Amino acid sequence: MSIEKAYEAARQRYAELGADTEKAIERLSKTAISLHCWQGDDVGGFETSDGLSGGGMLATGAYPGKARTPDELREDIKKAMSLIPGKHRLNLHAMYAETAGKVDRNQLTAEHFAAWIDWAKGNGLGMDFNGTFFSHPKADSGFTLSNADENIRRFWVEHGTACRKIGAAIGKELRTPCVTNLWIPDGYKDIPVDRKGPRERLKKSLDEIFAESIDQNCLLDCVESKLFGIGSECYVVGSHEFYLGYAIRNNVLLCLDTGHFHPTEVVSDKISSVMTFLDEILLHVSRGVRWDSDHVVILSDELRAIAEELVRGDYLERVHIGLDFFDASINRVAAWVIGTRCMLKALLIALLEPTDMLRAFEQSGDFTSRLAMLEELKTMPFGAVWDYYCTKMEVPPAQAWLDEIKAYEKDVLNKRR
Ligand code: RNT
Ligand code: ZN
Repeated sequence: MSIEKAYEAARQRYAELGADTEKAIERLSKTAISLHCWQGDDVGGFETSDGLSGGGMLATGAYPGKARTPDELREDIKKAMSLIPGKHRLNLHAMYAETAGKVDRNQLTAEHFAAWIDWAKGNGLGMDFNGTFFSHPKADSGFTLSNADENIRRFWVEHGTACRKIGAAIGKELRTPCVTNLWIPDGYKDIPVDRKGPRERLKKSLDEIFAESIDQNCLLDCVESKLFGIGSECYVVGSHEFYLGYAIRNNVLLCLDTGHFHPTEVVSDKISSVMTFLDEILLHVSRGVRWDSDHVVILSDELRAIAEELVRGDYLERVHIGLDFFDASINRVAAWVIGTRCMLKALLIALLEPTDMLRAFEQSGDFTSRLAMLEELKTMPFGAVWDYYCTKMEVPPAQAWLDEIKAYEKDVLNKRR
């Protein structure tokens, strides 16, 4: 059956339930996902040839074709974006500065990202930014902004301050606020005696970094928590409670990384809680698997639940959606495409939900119908709407994108050996 015919049949079925497929597609096309540059080179960056070190993260796998230069990384992101419907954003990390490692992190300025900014501008993309508080000799002790050594703490405060200026310059240049996220690895492998001191120092450091007020039309400050990392199993300074408190008191964004909580906790249940007290948040959409918090995003029940919360709560304008995963065991460009397309599919499914009907069941106490319909909706033909949407946005529908990835692998990635 042609994509148009299948879509028409799906459109009618959704209409019978009171859901408008055209409206859903229209809203989806206006939702930007921030694609994380670090999926393309295993969180390596361009400062040294050592790549990711410390920070409690690990990129595993040796799939050929990893981007070795900024140009290669940009080429790969562009390829990924050509297979994803809609207009999205680029999420850059400070360690992707084009300085050949000659400028230390506390000295970085927007000039060191000029090529990225030009590229984003040329491709009509907004940009987001992140400080890099790991993979650096001054982070080897495992403590950055909460370090008791004043010289080290100061260095990282300077880095955080520099990143805000860079974020503001990016936002100004691209005329869309740059969400500038701060995540630090600080923590202990084993049971600490002093849990309080590092947290007080982190608060002090953040107060210093955020001291200067910057136009929110250019820069949106954001802080990201974590439960534990490799080497920080017993104690993480920047815990969820710590940053939730900080964000509410200081009016900055909170980043909820979906891989940063206990496995029985879900971010889908946290969104409406934190949105009651915060204007805006950032999501790092990821997938935790056992000890890892960074597997490629798939269309899981939890991803769908997150998207449903965003749509039902009318939060799409107030929630910035970024991705955060890295897998070196599969084609890296495909990883971006899979994760981003899944995020968009989850949003589409949520946008196609006949929420008014479900709400009416709930309000009248008819929980039988609520459960029955939630389950019936799972087999509605959203795939037909998705394929139609992809075609309309001039990207390959269904699995057709995979052929393009295979060709890219043969023509470009495999030549990088
Ligand atoms: C680490 C955080 C952080 C990083 C990126 C590379 O646990 O999730 O967001 O993944 O900054
Ligand atoms: Zn994250």
